[in-house]
Amino acid sequence: ENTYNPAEIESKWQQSWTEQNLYKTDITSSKPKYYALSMFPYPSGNLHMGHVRNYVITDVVARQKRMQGHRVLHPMGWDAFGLPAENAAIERGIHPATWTYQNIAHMRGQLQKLGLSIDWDREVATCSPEYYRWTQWIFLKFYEGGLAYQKDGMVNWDPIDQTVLANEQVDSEGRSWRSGAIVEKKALKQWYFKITEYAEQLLTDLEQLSGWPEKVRIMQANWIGKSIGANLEFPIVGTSEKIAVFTTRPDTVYGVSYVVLAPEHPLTAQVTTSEQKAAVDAFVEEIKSQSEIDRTAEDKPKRGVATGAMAINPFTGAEVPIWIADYVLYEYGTGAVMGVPAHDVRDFKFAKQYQLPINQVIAAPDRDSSEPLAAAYTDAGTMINSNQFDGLDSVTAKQSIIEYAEQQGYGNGKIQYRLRDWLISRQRYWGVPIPIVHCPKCGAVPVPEADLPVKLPEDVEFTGKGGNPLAQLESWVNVPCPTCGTPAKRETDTMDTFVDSSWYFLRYPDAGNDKQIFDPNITNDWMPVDQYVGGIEHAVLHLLYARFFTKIVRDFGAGDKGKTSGALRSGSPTMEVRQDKFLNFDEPFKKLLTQGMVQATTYKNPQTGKYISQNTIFDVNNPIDPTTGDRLEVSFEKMSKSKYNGIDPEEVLGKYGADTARMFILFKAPPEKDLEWDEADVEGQFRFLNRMWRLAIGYKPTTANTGELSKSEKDLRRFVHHAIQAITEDLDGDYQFNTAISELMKLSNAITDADCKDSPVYADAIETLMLLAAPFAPHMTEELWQLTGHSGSIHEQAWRQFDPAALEADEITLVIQIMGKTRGTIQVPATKDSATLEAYARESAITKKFAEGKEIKKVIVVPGKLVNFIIG
Ligand code: ANZ
Ligand code: ZN
Repeated sequence: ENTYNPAEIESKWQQSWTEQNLYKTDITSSKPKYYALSMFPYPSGNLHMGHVRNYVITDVVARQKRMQGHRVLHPMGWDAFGLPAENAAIERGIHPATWTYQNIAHMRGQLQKLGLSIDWDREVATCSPEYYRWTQWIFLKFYEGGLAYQKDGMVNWDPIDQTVLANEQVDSEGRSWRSGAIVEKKALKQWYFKITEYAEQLLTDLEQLSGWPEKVRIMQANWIGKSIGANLEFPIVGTSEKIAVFTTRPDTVYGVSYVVLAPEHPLTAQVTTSEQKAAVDAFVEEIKSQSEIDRTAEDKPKRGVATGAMAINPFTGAEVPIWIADYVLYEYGTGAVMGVPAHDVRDFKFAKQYQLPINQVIAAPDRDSSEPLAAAYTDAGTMINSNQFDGLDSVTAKQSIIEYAEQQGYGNGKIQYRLRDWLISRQRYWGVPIPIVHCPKCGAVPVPEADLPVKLPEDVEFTGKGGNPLAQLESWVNVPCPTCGTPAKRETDTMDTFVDSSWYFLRYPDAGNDKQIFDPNITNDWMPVDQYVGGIEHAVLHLLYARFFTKIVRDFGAGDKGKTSGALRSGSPTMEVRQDKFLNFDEPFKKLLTQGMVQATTYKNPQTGKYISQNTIFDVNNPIDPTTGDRLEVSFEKMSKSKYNGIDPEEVLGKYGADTARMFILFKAPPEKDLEWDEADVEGQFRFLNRMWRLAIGYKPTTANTGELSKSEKDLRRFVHHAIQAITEDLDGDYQFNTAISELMKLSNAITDADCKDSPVYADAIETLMLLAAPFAPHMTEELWQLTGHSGSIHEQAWRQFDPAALEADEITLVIQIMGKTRGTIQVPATKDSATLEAYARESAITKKFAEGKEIKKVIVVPGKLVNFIIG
């Protein structure tokens, strides 16, 4: 009866907690709020170790904050739209909704086995009409405020998933974040969100996020990519047109030796001379198949073709040739560049390739500018060959040249962001329908708010052919125009699923609301999220979009159900007064923790490059490929099926229980670091829990006062309070769960070794151990709490406070010095009183020996540390 049996205990308590509604969010008390949030999962079907780590971290935080006297919001939901459901429909003939809800049910069961303190009444699934109704509502507000718009353009097309992708969803190698396919360019009319309008705020508000990892803030800043410079205009010879170029180096304008258009630039066809037409057309065609990365990489050769036309540098009057080149992108800046080979790396390569002049206009302090350059000089320096600007330093000159350009009408100062508007159209079924009807008379008409949600039709066929299944469903597509009644057609694009996850954290505080997206008073009360935990893979995409949405929803008029505030249209939303706002905060996530990966051992054949399953290896200490006989390479890599190193959480729970799994995951590495799975360490935690179990099960609660504490009691008490202090600091600071668990181990050792087993101090030590361990091992500590005669759940007890007085030792080690030289140490009762310390020191054998017969002229006492005698 008295052995630790996790299987029995855990299911019993999980059920009991549910029945007691123990983790229901406290919405009535006046306690300070705490919002602990994990990034919600995609319901793929099975929980993996990465999920386990994520949710256990947040759970420990939530549990400890409750014990510390907070009312805690700790919800869970499902990021439930997306392609895998549709692919399952195509492959297995199961409806995406059925597949998704089955997966949700299964994964919810798995999550419950982890013993998470989640308020399941607030569960949201982004694919439910009750949720996506409000996603559509947000879309309508965006549309009304001019923040959602349609645009023709070249878009990223994923040939495998047969849909477009946002720029953020194409990786640095030009591949789809989802399918891995090389992304193509395609001309399509698509829906966009105007995230660029918030670029500056998204950048400057990063400064508020001191609770975020520095690297994530840097990644966001780089993604937004602010560049300060100018747009300068170069008239085209023989026409009245001008080429506008964007440059961050107006200080180099006297060194321009050519102008380059992006091949896609509309002026390309217009300026090209008949002699050059064939060459230009061929080049334009060729460029279409190249990725942005290939085109702009600094280490790739730069290629281009002259158009035959000339442009005039307005600063010098000089005529320079107009080229087109692969390294100039149509999407950035003005899609045209002034070429300054002397001071730009890519221009230098280009000029070398095509024998274009290299004119130096910035002098380096330590070289002779009359010598030809071996490479571009890109640093600041002194202006030369630049008329009236000669002699200025180039940094100052940049501003002077912009001012001069503005006076002369050559151009303007310009701030350019790398951030593009967010393309949200997807040509897929399993997403939120965009609530727009296209009328031949009225154009794009928003579906009236009262008609939301625009529900996904259910009777759809999934063949995998012919694009978006929605577009083929006539009965759904054909509707009367909401404004004029003319036969019209529904928009068949659905929204990028990142739209769904950009606002779910605003819904949890008031998840059941069917009148409003949420009551702003309630959401303002709980937001911002105090601690957000999730994967680093969301450093740019999700976190940037969520920040963007928060700012827009903030700027909706307060209590407003249909109108956006004027500020939305004015383009300077920060200027508005707070009382008119829907939300009273700027940033959704106060603190962010990006947890590391869960890794496990892989075995790879270096000859074939293939991963080999551990199960097929005869001797893991001498791993040999069973088919080829090659020696295998052993390393730790992120768990994945394809590498045969995944470990199924359910297996671990079955073998050791959730408490052991939790303890191991938290103990093995600090939360932000990668974690290496190690069965022996899992067993180690299991043994530790057994040890705690045996310690606690044998103790008798006692409150009898034994009067003055013995030395052994004082020592144990000191240990207890040291543990409280250390663990509280580990949890309140940077979540050093691993050192917190070490402290629990040390405390249990001290309890084992204590000589005062019948004392109330001992009983208190055991109780403290249980309470401190409760957030980590919630089932076992709950069981012990009950078995040892306590009433009420351990998870409703107060977190222990440490007593600074208890930390003080009875005795201290006092160093004795003679003439500044250490001669020995003595043990003395702990006191800060200098006279007492001096008296002990004078009496000591050490002083007697070394100061024998000498006069003590001066005594220096460092309280708590040392006494130094100056003798003569
Ligand atoms: C002339 C120049 C001289 C430049 C010099 C640099 C150094 P960031 O920092 O990324 O904003 N550029 C502008 N538009 C471009 C486009 N569409 N495709 C490719 N390159 C483009 O870089 C801005 C600089 O990148 C601009 O400043 C321009 O080259 C180039 F010594 O103008 B520079
Ligand atoms: Zn109409």
